[in-house]
Amino acid sequence: MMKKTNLSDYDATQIPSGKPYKIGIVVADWNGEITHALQQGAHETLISLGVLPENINTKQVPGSYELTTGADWMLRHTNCDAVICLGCVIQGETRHFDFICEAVANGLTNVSLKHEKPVIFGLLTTNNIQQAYDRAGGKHGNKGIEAAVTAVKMCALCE
Ligand code: RBF
Repeated sequence: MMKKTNLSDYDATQIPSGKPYKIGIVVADWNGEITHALQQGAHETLISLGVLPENINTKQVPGSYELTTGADWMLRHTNCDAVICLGCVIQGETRHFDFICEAVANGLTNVSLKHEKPVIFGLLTTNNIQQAYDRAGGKHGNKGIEAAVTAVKMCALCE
């Protein structure tokens, strides 16, 4: 069976240097304890891949639904090469979960195609808070790290 790829355990020697690139990070404040752990993982990883601190521009948005507008703003107003979007939507009793997740997935795809730049989908969509903790520095790694690795790989691809 094919091994699942968990990029949280990445091999930096197999990833292009991030030094030439400017990266935007848009992070949602909803479920902030989770999303700020994702942000920290992404930021630290970008630095360890060689991205210069002054080339990382971070903006907060209120909730995951606003990630699309945040990514669009980032690509219109900064000359970044890629945008990492980080959020956490937890299944509740109402259908908001479905609407938000679908809107963000479609929204970020549209922003990426519109600007012809990589937009990285770092949105946790979990059944409960524990599953979110498990993916924000817990037993399933930190999806912020994986988003950062993906961003640098996509910047190199899109050159
Ligand atoms: N934003 C999140 O990032 N994660 C959530 O789990 C989340 N749940 C929400 C549940 C409800 C009922 C509502 C109204 C909003 C929720 N939001 C959540 C906020 C949403 O992304 C957005 O910020 C607001 O709807 C304002 O546009």
